[in-house]
Amino acid sequence: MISLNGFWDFGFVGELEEYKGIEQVTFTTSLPVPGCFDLEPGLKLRRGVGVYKTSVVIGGKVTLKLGGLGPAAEIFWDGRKVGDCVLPFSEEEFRFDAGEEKAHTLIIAVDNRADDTNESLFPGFYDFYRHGGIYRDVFIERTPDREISYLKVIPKDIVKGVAEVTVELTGNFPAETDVTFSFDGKEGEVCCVKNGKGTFLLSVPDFKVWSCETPHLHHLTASAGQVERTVTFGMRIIETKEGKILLNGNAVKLLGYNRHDCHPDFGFAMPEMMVKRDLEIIKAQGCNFIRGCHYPQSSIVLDWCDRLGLLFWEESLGWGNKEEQLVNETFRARQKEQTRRMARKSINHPCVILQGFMNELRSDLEPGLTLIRELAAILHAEDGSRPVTYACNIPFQDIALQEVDVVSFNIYPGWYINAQMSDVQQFDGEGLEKALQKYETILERPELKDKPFIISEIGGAALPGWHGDVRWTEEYQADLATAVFTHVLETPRCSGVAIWMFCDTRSFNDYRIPSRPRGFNNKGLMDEYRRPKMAWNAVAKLLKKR
Ligand code: ADA
Repeated sequence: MISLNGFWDFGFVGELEEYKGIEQVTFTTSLPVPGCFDLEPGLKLRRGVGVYKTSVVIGGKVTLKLGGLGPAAEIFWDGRKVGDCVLPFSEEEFRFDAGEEKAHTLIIAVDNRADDTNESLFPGFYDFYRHGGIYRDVFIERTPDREISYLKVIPKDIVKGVAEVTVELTGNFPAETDVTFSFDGKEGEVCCVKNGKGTFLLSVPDFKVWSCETPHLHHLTASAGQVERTVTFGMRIIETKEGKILLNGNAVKLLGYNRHDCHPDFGFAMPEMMVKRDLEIIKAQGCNFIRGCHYPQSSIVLDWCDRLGLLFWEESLGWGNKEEQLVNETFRARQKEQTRRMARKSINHPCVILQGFMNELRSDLEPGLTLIRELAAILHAEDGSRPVTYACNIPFQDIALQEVDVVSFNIYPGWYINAQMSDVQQFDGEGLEKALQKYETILERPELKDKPFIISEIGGAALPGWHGDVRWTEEYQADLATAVFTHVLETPRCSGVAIWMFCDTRSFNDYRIPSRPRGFNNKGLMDEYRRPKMAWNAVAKLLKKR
């Protein structure tokens, strides 16, 4: 496998010019891959087509592997188009004939212009900036004749140490193939795989349970002759029972944040050391949970959550999707494909304890209900070991909560005023308590009473350095966050909270900017450079006291 990360030639055609294709592009500079071109000096927040070009020596049948880019791209090999990327943030593989062994030109033309068609998974109205770039790693390899294309490990028994292992073989393997499964380099067990796919119950020798306090990891290597694949996994069981989320049989309270995998200087291509730092400070504050809003995550994020013992909610890309999108066949197909790929990509990460999709879709409408059913079915079929959820912002109108395993509400008492809340300027602890209790009455419905409930978003904005006791001040946000955490800790029916949000994040930059001062969503408990606001310190103090 050849890594293509590094500096690529780069040319840009701005949105005011007519983009006529890659032939028109002049390469004027070099830019890093992974990286977001629209944060580079001279291109900051510009929209257009950013064309990346590199050269690679390879030949024959090849597979190009992209860890995720966005919002959309075309791929060219020696000037010939070999693929389109329409699933932002998803892993993509393109297989093609590279021709003879020599230096070839690879071009990835990333388009960050507005795509407000109903087909797009990443239209312009989302409340996080639509950066253009190659967000994650790029690799190329000669396509092997045979490969172990999938290896999934689902822990089944953490007392005896049993895991269910599924293997898929691709290529010209015999109808019956012996595969050796070896845990942590120990002596392996041989199983016969018939017709390219097999599922086996295997004992994990000398296993240790994965938990937030002891995030032990194991490795499994499957080998079929010369062909090998190794994956990392953890022995932990996540389930829901009588309104609780159980980790390894014990009720767990999820305490943490929504986090965009984003930074004002790097966009969605954050360097690993900075991602790790974010996760470490969340853990050190006393939290155990992150909701990865609002798209499939990089392996960097999930690998570090595995190692640090942080519990994670991963979800497919979506934000308040409207009816016109929900009824669009292409949109639905893309959404399903992204959700399926996400489940397969993340299958072995012990940190992923909840899988979700489509933040705040119109779950009050029939097309929303149908899509929720279909997406939940995909996740249950691909995985089956993790509870499924979605973040609902219209709890009183929703018609789909019964379709998923965990009920999750995005609610903003104390910040946004909605029909259920009185119009208050100053939201005190008592008002918040009453508002939350009102939402929680929904859980008394018979079809919901055994489902765990979490607050998937709640919070208010604070402009860094702005003081006083009214909205937008650090003090107001700190009081709100303290009241929320206190409520969650004291309410047995509530299994957790992901505060909106970890740090300020660049958002829309259009006519709606007055609601996003500085062009940022300012509801972070840290600012965009991870400098704590008062709310961060208040929550830290509260969690230390537990
Ligand atoms: C939401 C949404 C978030 C963010 C938040 C806000 O409910 O899910 O992405 O937009 O509101 O700050 O208003």
